[in-house]
Amino acid sequence: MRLSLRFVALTAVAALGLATAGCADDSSGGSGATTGASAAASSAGGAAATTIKEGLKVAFLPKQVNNPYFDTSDNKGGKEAVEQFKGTYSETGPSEASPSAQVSYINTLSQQGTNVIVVSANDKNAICGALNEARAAGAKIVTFDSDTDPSCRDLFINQATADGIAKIQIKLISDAVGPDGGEIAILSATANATNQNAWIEMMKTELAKPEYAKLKLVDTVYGDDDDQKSFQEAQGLLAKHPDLKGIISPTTVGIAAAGRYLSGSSYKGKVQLTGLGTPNQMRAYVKDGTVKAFALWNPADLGYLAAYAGGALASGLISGKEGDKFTAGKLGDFTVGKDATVLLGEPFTFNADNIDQLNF
Ligand code: RAM
Repeated sequence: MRLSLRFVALTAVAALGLATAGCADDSSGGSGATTGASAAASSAGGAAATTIKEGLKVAFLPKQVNNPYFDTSDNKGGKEAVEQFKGTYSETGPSEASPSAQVSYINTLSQQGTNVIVVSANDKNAICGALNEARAAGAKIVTFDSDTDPSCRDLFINQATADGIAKIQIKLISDAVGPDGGEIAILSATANATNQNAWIEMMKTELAKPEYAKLKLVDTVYGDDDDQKSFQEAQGLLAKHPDLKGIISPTTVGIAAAGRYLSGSSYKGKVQLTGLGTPNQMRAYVKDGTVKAFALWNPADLGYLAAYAGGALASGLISGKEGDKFTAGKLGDFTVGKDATVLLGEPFTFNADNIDQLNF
């Protein structure tokens, strides 16, 4: 799988990057002398811009701050990219992942003359009004991780296809539970999250396939990407469904909380857990036998790509139409697909064999 190899290679590069943090950005590979961003073959004509403008204000707005996933996507990947093209990076956002909590932050960023707002949405529609006002005031809007309605952003940076994310999680729970199958449940993030809901729908489609006939989805609960609530919801699932054989948690907050609950309970190793997690949060639960395998993409790469896409938009190198091409520094060239979406890659599976090689 080419993309998986690319993932590992880039992770290794990222790890090296961490070890040499503080080096000047002109040593970071990519395309050399300037800021590392260039417009791919656009029509002839002398004066067209070919590099990202210097001095852009790029602000990341995560679903919530203090989530290690967004620490990595924003403060590692996003920041690295913005520094490479000599912009000004910032991150701001609510401490709770509630639907409209991001609105006031968008308004403030717009008033501050932010050129690019890179946002993971807690709700498909709740922030649309604020985003459209920010666009009217001149900002480019890039959604990443969790999209809004396409009408209120310029580009969505998709971590992986919803189909690919759903398939790997169903395969992992099926493998973990074993051939006899049984009852499974989903522990999600917030009930309105665009990304979670798309993945849950696709997981249901996947479960309808004959090879998964022995798996029965009995419940879907929401931990709101809050550690304590997720822990309690995991506990509640086992109390309510004594025959439960497995939990899928497609959120880094949920899977870590469920891992903590299961690993300290009599269900450890008996009730299986998989989903989307970060290796650093899940390492202990893989090592102690609570979790066999789980999946994710590299959040730092996602933030890095989103920042470069925003830079390219704000510099007029691309407009977000299908077929637009741009270069995202060390990640290389990307093409805008349908519905103004750019795809990072496919998810990667972590297990006892590889978890020690990955650090985020
Ligand atoms: C949590 C968030 C995020 C999701 C990851 C997998 O950090 O819910 O939106 O993409 O998990």
